[in-house]
Amino acid sequence: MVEETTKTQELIALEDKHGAHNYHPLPVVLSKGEGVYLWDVEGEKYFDFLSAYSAVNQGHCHPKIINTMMEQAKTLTLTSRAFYNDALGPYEKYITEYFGYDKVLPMNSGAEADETALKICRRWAYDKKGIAEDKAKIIVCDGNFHGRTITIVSMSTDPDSYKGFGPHTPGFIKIPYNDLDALARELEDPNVAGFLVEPIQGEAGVFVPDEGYITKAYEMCKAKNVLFIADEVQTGIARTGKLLACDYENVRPDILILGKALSGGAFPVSAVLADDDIMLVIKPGEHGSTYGGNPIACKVAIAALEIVKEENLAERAEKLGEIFREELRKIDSEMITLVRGKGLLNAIIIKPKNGKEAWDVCVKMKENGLLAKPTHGDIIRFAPPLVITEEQIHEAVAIIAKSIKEIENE
Ligand code: IF1
Repeated sequence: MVEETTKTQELIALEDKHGAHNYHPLPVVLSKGEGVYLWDVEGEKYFDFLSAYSAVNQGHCHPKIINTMMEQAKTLTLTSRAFYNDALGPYEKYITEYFGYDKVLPMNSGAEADETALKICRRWAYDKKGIAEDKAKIIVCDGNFHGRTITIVSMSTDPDSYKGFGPHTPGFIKIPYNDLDALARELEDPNVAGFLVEPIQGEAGVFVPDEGYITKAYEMCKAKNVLFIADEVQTGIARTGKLLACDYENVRPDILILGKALSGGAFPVSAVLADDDIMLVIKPGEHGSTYGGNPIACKVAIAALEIVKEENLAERAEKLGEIFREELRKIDSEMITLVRGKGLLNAIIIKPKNGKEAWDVCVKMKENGLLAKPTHGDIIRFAPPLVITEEQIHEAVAIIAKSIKEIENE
């Protein structure tokens, strides 16, 4: 008797047969999202505790974002930057006033925004700091994640990111994260133009640096006329309990990189913000992209940013994050060796037991109605949409606790 294949199996087989194998997803096929919930093709309902890696902070299919996107999509989707359009100027005014910068350069993906920041930094090095052409260096941190392009993986210390993609782009100095002595040493090099850093390292497993690290690093960069470049693609847009993670230390980056939840998960939108003395080093025709700053992106981003304020997402993330970590720490399990995070960007470190590890915990949580994904083998990141309620936080912790207990007793 031919075993009936489920819709899930059929759709996984399609991806396996026709798609590149550049991911190893959890065995679940999603078909609907609303707020903090996702549904799969079998009709099963889940808490989303990944939020597409913090892109869906406003919740899945937020009506304000979707309606805005639909309206614009019926009117004008793309003009390219060869011409002006009636959405870009108002968006540029809105976002630069929202974050307090003179200028914005609109792009699409986070990686494109990071690449844009690197180009601005290098050009500033030659035109403003007076570093000799092609000699500019940019300091980055071990454990960083800034995207998947060749230049960005050239900065990476994770072999899964850079191995087999050489020759790598030169001009990067790697130092340990959260290490001010190492930063001080490298800042002595007069050819250093910038320091690119995540205020909290997401991919590394929600690595929260010591209090004051960002402040001191910023001050040390200013003392050496080096640009402080904050990649807030994952930590920004209220995720860590402030609008920006840098806000915890009242640091205003020289170059601010945004992405992901800048569009609430509805459309690829990223942005680089800086003041005139930095941003205007890029002259007409020296940088751009086909879709960068398109009318749909502009309208969607304004809606996504309005929701952050209207629904107090940063305050929610700070308060509910405290409750979430406190409740996780009550789970009595030797498999949980550490709980860490800020706002609603959190992670637990899982010690394997009876051959079961973080992946098995994630599969069990899926069976119990909560979706999360392991990173670097033993870390499970928890990042629900910021519209989650306190009651839902408690429900989710119950699922996490139940799943770990079940794994321990298997
Ligand atoms: C994947 C990781 C997270 C980012 C930061 C820039 C980018 C990202 C701090 C690039 C993107 C995504 C990429 C996605 C998975 C996810 C991820 F696991 F890869 F590292 F979140 F931690 N700066 N992160 O986190 O933005 O070009 O993707 O829009 O590549 O699998 P992007």
